[in-house]
Amino acid sequence: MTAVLEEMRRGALLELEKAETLAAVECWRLSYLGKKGAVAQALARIPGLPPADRRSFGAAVNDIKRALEAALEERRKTLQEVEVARSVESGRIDVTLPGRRPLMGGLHPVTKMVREICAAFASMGFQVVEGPEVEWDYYNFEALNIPKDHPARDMWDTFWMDYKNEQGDRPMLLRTHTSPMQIRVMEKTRPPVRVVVPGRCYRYEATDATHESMLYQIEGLAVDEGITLADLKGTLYEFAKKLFGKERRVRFRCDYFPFVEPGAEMAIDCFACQGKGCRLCSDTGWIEILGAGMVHPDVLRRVGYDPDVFTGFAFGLGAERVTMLRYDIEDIRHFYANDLRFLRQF
Ligand code: FA5
Repeated sequence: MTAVLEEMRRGALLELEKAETLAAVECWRLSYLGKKGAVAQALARIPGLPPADRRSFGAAVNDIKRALEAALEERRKTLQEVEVARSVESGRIDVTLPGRRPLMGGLHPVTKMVREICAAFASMGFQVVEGPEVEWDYYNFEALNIPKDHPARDMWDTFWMDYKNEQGDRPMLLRTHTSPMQIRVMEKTRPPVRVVVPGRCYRYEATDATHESMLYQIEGLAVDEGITLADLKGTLYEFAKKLFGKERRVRFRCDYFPFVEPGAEMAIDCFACQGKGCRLCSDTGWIEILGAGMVHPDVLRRVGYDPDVFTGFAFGLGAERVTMLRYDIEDIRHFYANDLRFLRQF
């Protein structure tokens, strides 16, 4: 029996020596080490042997298997080296060819714009802070003068989660704006406050050329003694000038937000129609970029600031809209379609 095995090993190794290509080596592997190869067949014979022979026969076959596997590895390596050398000699591999340049990633245009906007406000003395995207109902609405059942909630429909703990149900949501950070910042600091807060917000929104259900906002908040509406306008005009240059027209007019009084919105003239009116600007000639206003006295009181001593302004601007105006992008949905042809332009 061992003589038969010995013969198999000798024959196999001889055959392997004769295999001159990797393809031939693969044929050899299949006929000796494959599922139906000689080694597998030898192992399959074990149950039919007398019990006393089984152990030694099995050990001998496994020995051969290991030896063949080692020889196979060795032969493959040798042949691979030979094949590379042959290819170089015959000129099939040109080792002087320059390498392939790896694909370089880049920052998303909205990320770039968020950084630029933050830098513009930082140069005016604002500090950059960030906050949670999953927010309590209290910060997103209640503390901003939007109690339950207030009709203003309809302006910001969103995605809700139920969080239950020992205190009962506490409604949680994906924040609809960055304004909750006004409260979080004021709760933790005393005036003077001057911060900008970039971050993602979410809305249950029917998307169109200027509306997405995920958007970046940048909140601004300044609170101190003697801050007036003139400070708000001055800061925002300065910002618009820094970003869009002096020529661009800016419109500032009344708007309503429950957490400011008075409230305002700022718009930039539409690049697509130069203010004449088109589909992009809903025929108004203007694209709204932010909501703003003087912080409501009730909001100040809620965080323990005395509204007779301190006043402040706040604003929340849409980063995608600003990016669209800056680069003449006619549809907000391009930003998140993941189309490299679009993204590579920035
Ligand atoms: C707000 O979100 C208020 N929190 C802004 C604010 C802050 C007012 C502080 C007063 C004081 P509004 O929903 O209008 O407001 O959104 C602000 C800006 O976000 C808009 O001017 C617009 O530029 C952008 N925006 C709003 N909704 C979308 C949307 N679905 N897709 C893209 N951008 C949007």
